Amino acid sequence: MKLLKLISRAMPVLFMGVATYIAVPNAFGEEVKHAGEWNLSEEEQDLVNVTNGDVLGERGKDGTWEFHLYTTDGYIEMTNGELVWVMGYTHAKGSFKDVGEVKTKEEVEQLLEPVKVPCDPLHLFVGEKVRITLHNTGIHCADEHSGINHVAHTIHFHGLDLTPSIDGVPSLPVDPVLEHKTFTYELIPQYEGSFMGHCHVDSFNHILAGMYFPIIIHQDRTKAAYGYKYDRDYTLFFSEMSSMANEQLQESGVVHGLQDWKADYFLINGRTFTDNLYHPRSVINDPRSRIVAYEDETVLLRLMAIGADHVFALHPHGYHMEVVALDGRKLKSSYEKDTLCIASGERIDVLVKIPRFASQRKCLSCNLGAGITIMHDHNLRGMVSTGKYPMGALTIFDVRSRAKVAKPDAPLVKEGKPYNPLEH
Ligand SMILES: [Cu+2]
Repeated sequence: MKLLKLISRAMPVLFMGVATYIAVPNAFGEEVKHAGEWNLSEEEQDLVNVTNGDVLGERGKDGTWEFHLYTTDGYIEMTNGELVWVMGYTHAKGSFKDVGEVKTKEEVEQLLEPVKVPCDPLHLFVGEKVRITLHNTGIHCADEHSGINHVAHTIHFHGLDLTPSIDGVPSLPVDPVLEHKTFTYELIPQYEGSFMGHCHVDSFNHILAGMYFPIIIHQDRTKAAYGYKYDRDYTLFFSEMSSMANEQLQESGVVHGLQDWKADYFLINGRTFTDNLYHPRSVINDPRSRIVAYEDETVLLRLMAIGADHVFALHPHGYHMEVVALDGRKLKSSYEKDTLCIASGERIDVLVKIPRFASQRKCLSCNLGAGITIMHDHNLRGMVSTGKYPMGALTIFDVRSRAKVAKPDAPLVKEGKPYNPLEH
């Protein structure tokens, strides 16, 4: 309630924020570039449409998709200004290209994007061969005597049915990727759906330090998933993080008393919400995390979560979600939920149908029409980071009218006279 008040008071600010972001190229799905502007072939344009402009792998002459992921460490900024040390995956600047061996901090900064939590999604296609090369660049921001230096990493393809040789569990049977070494995982996706990748070396520490990313497998080049058509899609990756545990890992390579591990940050796509709506690191200032949709559209949300023990209970105000797939498999029959629990490792795909606003709606508790509504973790622990509410897992639905100016409802008329239901 407090938050709702806060949002309504901050509405002008929020809209200024939104206006700022409209100017950013690719900020929203509708601004994905058109073929003419980018000189894309028809096939390339279809790919860009399907991935919302996310970076794609490189396609080799034999049709194989190539991705080069680099492990590294660094800091991410939280909305309270704290810099939290993380380990994670990243890639070359603006692409998943191979930039060769990357060993030093200077090379990391020069050739790669800063460490990402979560890393950008890998978009794959059913039946199309993929080659994913993992490069371990080493650790660059830890004390030289810390046990975290020289650690190995892998990629576990969570939810994909793969043989043990590319499953990413260290030494079962393939050794993990040592510092300054590489390993190439080859696979052909069999099923469309929402999946994730994460490191499986010292899993508790490496995953919770930030080593995870979404994997999205498309059936074809259309905006459809599991046979359902959608207009827009968003991937929301929910996770928890302990800045203190990360600090111990950075300093010594060991986190003491793991049984007492406790998150102090609850994240959507590596960000928290904050009541400072200008904050560039807030969930809602991220075009991939703020849900923008127009009336009469269908939005696909790919929800995924990872963590130690927090179960997120996702609750969008104003909408019921139609659950169409669990863990990358289409349900035989979909069902509706307005509060959806998601635990570590789970992926849940839901459709949100934005109604037409042409109908007169006098109820203020349902489908408000164009405007801003929130979606948040109803396990309220997940709405508190470093002791502050509502700094946590909250995003917004920014629902827009097709008409440039929303038309007010025509007055109700009963027996030829104006009728106000509130007076009766
Ligand atoms: Cu690792």
